[in-house]
Amino acid sequence: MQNRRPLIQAALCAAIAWAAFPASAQQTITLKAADVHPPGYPNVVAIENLGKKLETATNGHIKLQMFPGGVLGGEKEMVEQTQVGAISIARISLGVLGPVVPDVNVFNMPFVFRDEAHMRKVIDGPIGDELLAKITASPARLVALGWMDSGSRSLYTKKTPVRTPADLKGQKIRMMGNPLFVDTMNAMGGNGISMGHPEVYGALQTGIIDGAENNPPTLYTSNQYTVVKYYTQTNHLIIPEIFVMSKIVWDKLSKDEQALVKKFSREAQMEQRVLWDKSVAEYTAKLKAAGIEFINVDTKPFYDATAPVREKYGAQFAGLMKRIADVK
Ligand code: BDP
Repeated sequence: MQNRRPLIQAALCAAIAWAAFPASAQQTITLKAADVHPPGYPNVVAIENLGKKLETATNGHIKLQMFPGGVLGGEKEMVEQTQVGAISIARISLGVLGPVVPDVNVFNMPFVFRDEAHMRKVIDGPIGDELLAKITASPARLVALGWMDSGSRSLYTKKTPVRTPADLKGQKIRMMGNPLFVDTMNAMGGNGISMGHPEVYGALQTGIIDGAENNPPTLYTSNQYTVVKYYTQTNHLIIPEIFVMSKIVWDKLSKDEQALVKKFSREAQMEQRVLWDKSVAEYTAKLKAAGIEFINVDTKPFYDATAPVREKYGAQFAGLMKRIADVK
């Protein structure tokens, strides 16, 4: 008898799942997910797995189709398409959400987190939950599902290596589309130019810009490493990624389905992190093997130079910034 228990349990679970999601009575919902990163990138994999779990748990009622590699546009366009329901789930950097939901800029400020471990503790805890809730409650028509890791962003340049802020003088450096980042680069000594991720490779190649800033997996998988030479480890931005669902799509889901999406989103957040750590190690090694020169710098002059940015954008978040700093 004992051997049959797992079978009976499985049958019962299936029956309950069937009752909760009678596929025959409902049309299949296909969630359209988008990411600027290519297939195999940790974020893409974690969202695909979220989709597989949803499909299994809803007896095929909900499916997910991934559109990777920026085929649906850059992240600004992705946000807009998600707001109108053309994209169901967008995995984006929190950076580009700043102009839409200004509250998130508290995480977008230079050197706001001490290190990546600090950032993870903050996004996993009450402050992370509060910010997700603020996005959902904002007029942006987005439901914030979860966070992802994007490590630290550092500078890379084509011709002139950067060792101090003075080396950035006259260099045009691409930043993500948010005035806060242009201000950050200008404060660091360069000329910040905002541009969408899909355009950066071409802009570097043709010399419209002299450099950009990002983490090692993005530098490698976007092929930008083939047109730059120096990677200066300033770690000036530690910005979490986020994945959001269109409110229009969210409202079509039942309460049970919404709960499943939330549950699997938290699992995706944790799964991506494991994949992320592996990919940073893998792509750092690949960049070094490809001849990119990694430059270790004293980050203090960059931290000091960006103090006015923290003052300008942080004034409205003073209480929250203190709570972030107090997370040990
Ligand atoms: C990468 C983020 C991606 C951004 C990109 C960028 O994962 O979401 O679009 O940077 O710089 O690190 O635009």
